[in-house]
Amino acid sequence: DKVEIKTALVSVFDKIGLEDLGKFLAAKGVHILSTGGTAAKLRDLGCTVQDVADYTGSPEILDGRVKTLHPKVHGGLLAARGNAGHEAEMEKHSIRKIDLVVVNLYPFQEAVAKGGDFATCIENIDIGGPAMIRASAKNNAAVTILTSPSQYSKFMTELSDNSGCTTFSFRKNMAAAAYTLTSAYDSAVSGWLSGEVTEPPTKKTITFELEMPLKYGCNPHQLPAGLCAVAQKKLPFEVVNGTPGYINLLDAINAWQLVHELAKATGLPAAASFKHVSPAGAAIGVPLSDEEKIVYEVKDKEMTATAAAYVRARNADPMCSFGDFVAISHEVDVATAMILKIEVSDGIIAPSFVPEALEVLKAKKGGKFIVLKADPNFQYSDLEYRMVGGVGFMQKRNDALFDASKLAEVVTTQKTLPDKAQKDLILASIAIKYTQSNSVGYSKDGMMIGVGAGQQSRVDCVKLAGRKVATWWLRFHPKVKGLPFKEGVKRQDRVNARVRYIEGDMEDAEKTEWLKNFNSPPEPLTAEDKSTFLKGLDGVAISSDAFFPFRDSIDHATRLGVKYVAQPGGSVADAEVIDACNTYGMAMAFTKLRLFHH
Ligand code: 93A
Repeated sequence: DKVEIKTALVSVFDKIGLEDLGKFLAAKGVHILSTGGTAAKLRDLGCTVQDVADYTGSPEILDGRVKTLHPKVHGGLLAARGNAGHEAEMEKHSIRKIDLVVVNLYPFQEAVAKGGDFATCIENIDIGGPAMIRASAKNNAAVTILTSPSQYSKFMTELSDNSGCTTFSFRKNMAAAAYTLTSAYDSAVSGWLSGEVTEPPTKKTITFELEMPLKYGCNPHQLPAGLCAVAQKKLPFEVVNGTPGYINLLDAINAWQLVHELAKATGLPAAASFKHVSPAGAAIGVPLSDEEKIVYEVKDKEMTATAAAYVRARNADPMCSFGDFVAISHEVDVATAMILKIEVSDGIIAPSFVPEALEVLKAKKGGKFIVLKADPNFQYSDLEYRMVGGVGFMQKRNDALFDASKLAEVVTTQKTLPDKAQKDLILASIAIKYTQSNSVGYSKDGMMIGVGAGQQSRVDCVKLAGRKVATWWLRFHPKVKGLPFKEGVKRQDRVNARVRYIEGDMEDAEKTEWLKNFNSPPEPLTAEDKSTFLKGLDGVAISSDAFFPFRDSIDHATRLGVKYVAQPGGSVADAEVIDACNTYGMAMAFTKLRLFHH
C-alpha cells in the first residue's frame, strides 16, 4: 500500500513552511508542478519547478479564477492506478500521475472577519483548491493530500521512514482531514451567504408571539411568563400530559436536541436526564451487563435498547437525576415506562409513546407527570434570539453536527481511537454541547459517567466531573454493592446513602441518621479501598467544550482512567497538553469545534 512520491502539485496561499518542504521535495528528486505565486516563491528558494500552465498547455485565465481546473491536472489526481483503461487514457492525453498535492485555500474566513465587502469576500472563495483537495482525498489509494503547513513535518517524517513513500494509513488520515477542511470551508461560505443575502442582521424585525402562558418564570415572583413561537409560529412539541414550567421546558428543549443528535450520530436510541438545563447523564442503548443491572437496581426489569439508554443516563449520577426531565430519541416502550415508573422524575419528551407506556407515564405523580411529544421533523430557524438586561442577543443556531469526522485529527503519539472510544467521544461531545459552560464530560461504554457543568475554570470542571466518575465507579465496589439496607428504605434514599458512604466524610450527627438505613453498621470504605479500586477504571473518554489552557486537566483526568480525549485545540499550551497525553498513553483528537453553551 506504499506509494512513491514522484510528482507533486504545490499551490498554496499561505506560503509558511514552503522553504523546508520545497527543499525536501527537491532533494528527493520529486517533479514539482506549481501555480503562479507558489512557483515564483519555490524558484526563489532554488527549486526547479514546472508551471501548471506549461504542463497543461493552458494559461492561467480570468484573473486566476481558472488555473488548475484542467483535465491534465484532475486526470492526474483521479486516475485509478493499475486500471488498464485509465492508464491507457492517461498515456493518450499525456497526463502525469500526480502523487502528492499540497494546497491551502484562499483565506475566505479571514476576508469575512476583516469586514471585506461583498465582492472581496466572493473573490476569496477558492474553487480550484477545494476541487483538487477533494479529488486527491477521494483517490487516497494513490494520492497524498496536505492541506495545512502543520502537516508538513509529519509528511517529511513519513517519507523518510518509508524510503520516499507514503503509507495507506497516512494517506487516509490526511484525506479525512482534507474533507473536514473542505466541509468547514463550504459551510463558512454558506453561512456567510445566507446571512448576507437573506437575513441582513441589522434590519430584521423579530416577532415573538405568546403561544403558551406558563405558571411563572425561573422563580414564582417572575410573572407573567410564557413560551413564544418564533418565525414558524409553531412549537417543536405538543403537551400530552401535565403542566410544564419554565425550567422544565428549558430542560426539555435542550434535552430533546441532545438525544435527537446523539441518535443520529450513533445510530442507537439515546436518552438524557436533565437538571437545571444541563444533563446529569446521557447515554445510548448499549445493553447492560448483569452486574450493571444489580448496581443500577433494575435486575427484575424487562430491558430494551431504549430502556437501557435511560437506565444508563439516569445512573451517571442518580443523586443529581432526582426529579429529572427525561428525553428519549425513539418511541417510548413499556419497558422504558416501567423503569421511569420507579424513579422520581418530573417529565419526559419523546417523539412517540406506545399506548400502554403512555398510560403508565400519565399515572405518575398523581397524574401530574409531564409528557411532551416532540416533533422530530421540526425545522429550526437558523438564528436564535434572547434578551438579557434589556438587550437583545442574536446568534446563528449551533447546528454543528458532531460525528466521527470531528475526530480525524489525532495529535498524540497514540493514534488509535477504537470504534467504542469514538462512540464515547461523540456521546460526550454532544452531551457537553447542551451543558452550561464551561463544561467537561467523561464517558464509558456508551454512557456519561460524569458531567461537569457551569464552572469558571476548565480544571474545576475536570475535577468536579471526575469526582462524579469516581463515585460512579465505586458503586461497583463489593462493599458498596453489599451494603445491608433495611427493608423499606426508599430507592432514592439508598442512592444518597451509597454516595455518602463512598464520600465517607460524615460527622457524628449525620452518621447516626445514616446508620438507620442499615440492618447492621457497614464496615467503612477506606481511602485505600477506594484508591485500589479506582486503579481498575480504564478506557474512559473525556470531551471538553473548549481547549485545555494548561496540562493540569490531563494530569487530573489520568487518575480517572482516561485514555481518549477530544477537545478543540488552539491553545498556546497545546504542545504541553499533547506532551501530558503522551506521558499517559492517551489518544487525543483536536476537533477544531468549540462548544460553549449558555
Ligand atoms: O481561483 S481559483 O479558485 N481557481 C483555480 O483554478 C485554482 N487553483 C489553485 N483558485 C485556485 N487555486 C488556489 O490558488 C489554491 O487553492 C491556492 O490557495 C492559491 C495559490 O495561488 P498562487 O500559487 O498563485 O499563490
